[in-house]
Amino acid sequence: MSAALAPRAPAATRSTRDWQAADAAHFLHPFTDFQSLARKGSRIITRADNIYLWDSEGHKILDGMSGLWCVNVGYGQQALVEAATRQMQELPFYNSFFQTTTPPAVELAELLASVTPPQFQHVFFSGSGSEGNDTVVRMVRRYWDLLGQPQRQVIISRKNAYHGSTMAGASLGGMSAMHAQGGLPIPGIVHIEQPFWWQLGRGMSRDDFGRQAAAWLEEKILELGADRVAAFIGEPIQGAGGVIIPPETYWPEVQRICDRHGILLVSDEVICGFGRTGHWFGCERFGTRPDLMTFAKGVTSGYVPLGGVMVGERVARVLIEQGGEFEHGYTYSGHPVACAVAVANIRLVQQLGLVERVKSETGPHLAKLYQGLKDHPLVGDAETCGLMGALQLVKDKERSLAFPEEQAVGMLCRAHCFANGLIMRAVGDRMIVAPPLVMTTAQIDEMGGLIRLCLDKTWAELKDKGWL
Ligand code: PXG
Repeated sequence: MSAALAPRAPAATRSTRDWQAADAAHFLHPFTDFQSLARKGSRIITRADNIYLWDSEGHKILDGMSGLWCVNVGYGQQALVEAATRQMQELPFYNSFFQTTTPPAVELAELLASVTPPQFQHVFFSGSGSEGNDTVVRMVRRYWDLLGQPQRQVIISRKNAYHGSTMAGASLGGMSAMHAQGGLPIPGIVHIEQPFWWQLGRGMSRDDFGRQAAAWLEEKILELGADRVAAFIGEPIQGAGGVIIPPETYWPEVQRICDRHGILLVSDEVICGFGRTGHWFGCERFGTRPDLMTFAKGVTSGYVPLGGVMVGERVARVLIEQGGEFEHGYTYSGHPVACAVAVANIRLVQQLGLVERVKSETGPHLAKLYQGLKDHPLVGDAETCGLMGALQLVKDKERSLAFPEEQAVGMLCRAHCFANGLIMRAVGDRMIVAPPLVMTTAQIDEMGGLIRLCLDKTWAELKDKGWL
């Protein structure tokens, strides 16, 4: 390895406390209570390999969240490093405005058209998932304008959805805490209830609840008037909302409702895309035919930022043939380095057969493990889809009784996970994982052992506190 490529060792050059002090003094972290983090001090992650991270104190941590739902091929993949290095040397940047293009952007567009469902032959690139969803809003409204229906403005989304943090992304999202800051949602975006059976539908079968949850969409369309509704957007599985896996009846019914009213269907595949569910895209797992598909994260396995929107032929034809100039784009739309890394990443996913492996080997192995965790006294429900999993922590299993919100039991469990070398996220009292897709069945067992250990420790702490 040349000196220029030798890895720096930042942890060795400064102490943990020193990093923490500088971090607290200058870095405003996303989704963070600044004062409370400054008091506690950040965890400093210094390196990673395969599915493991190391912090500045030398602790090894199993990354059950793939960074942030993105490092699908795991850490340390040299093919991606080499693709970035080569592209940086050859052409680190050129834009795709003004009738210009670059080979990596063209190659990626071609490759995306081949791995996505057949209706997708065109792509619009962005720098992130949030930007991709901003593009969705602009594009959907432009489509209906061009068709002479400018009154079709409203986009329907769902409560507890996550579609990003820009003005349009956060508005499409259904997070009330986000809407409470900054005057959101922007006009023309409305929300219906989510298909969360455990929270909203336990009185009925999952299938009946799925049909009921889809019916909420039709009710909203009729209330607004179908001629005002532009699109419905949803994550196949709500990720940040807590890995909410909808009943099998939900998405096919949503598709029928969109078809019946001529409404565009947008699948936000930022988390579910590129193999997470054991299919290339979540829409293929649940049997929908979206008109637009947002992607980010797994397209580059998070090695560099890239996002975009796959544009189905229904929309693409109108934009191309009737559109004139679409007044929209980003400096980094089609960034050559990001695109080169994405091409290397997708080829690696193909070479390793990761999507098939999740479908037929590792996904079913995780499902079996979660089935086994259902016997734990804290676990009220355990669900998986591909390599995503959720455990619903409950106070009383027999009566499906939740803990009081103020006890923040999920956060207690998460603290045990951190302390025992496992990254598992808490969304309320729902503990979620989405590990790298390269994970082996032996590593799934290792993660399962850590999860059980942390559940036991949480249970013991709750006993001590007298909360059980
Ligand atoms: N759509 C979905 C479905 C996402 O999960 C975005 C859009 C926005 O992507 P960008 O690249 O703009 O962040 C996301 C992002 C969490 C968490 O707490 C999840 C995301 C981002 C940050 C935190 O689980 N997902």
